[in-house]
Amino acid sequence: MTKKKSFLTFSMIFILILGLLLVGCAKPAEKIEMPSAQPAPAPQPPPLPPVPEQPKVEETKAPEVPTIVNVEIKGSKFNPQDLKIKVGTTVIWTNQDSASHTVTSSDKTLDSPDLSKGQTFSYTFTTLGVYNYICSIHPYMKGTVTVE
Ligand SMILES: [Cu+2]
Repeated sequence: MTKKKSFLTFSMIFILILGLLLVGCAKPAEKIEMPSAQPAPAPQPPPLPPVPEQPKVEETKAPEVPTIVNVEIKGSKFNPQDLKIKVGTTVIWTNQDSASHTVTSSDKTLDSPDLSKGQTFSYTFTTLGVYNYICSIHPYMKGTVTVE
């Protein structure tokens, strides 16, 4: 008896589930088209950063060509040893050594006296060319000035 009852119960549950499934299939869920409330607003582009004020472009003038260039005589060397300058430039050599030096070119365009420590010699180059010079006391000390 109990066996039959349980079978009946099982059958009933099975039928019930079957029926539910059938109902589920018979009525497919209908998609209800809801009228879209409001059209999505077009995405706004991010606000542009404020444009910084352009600095006023001032008339650019050619940089002033230095009219005076210094050459240091130190450690028995001319520094800078090879100098390039524009025509019209004045070069000032300053002896920083305790030993005396000169600025002497072979053609005597440059012909300084003996320069003791702290003394200077200046020359304004008005002619294009390459000027090789030495120290007449220490001929191994060499320098050039290129005037262009
Ligand atoms: Cu010297």
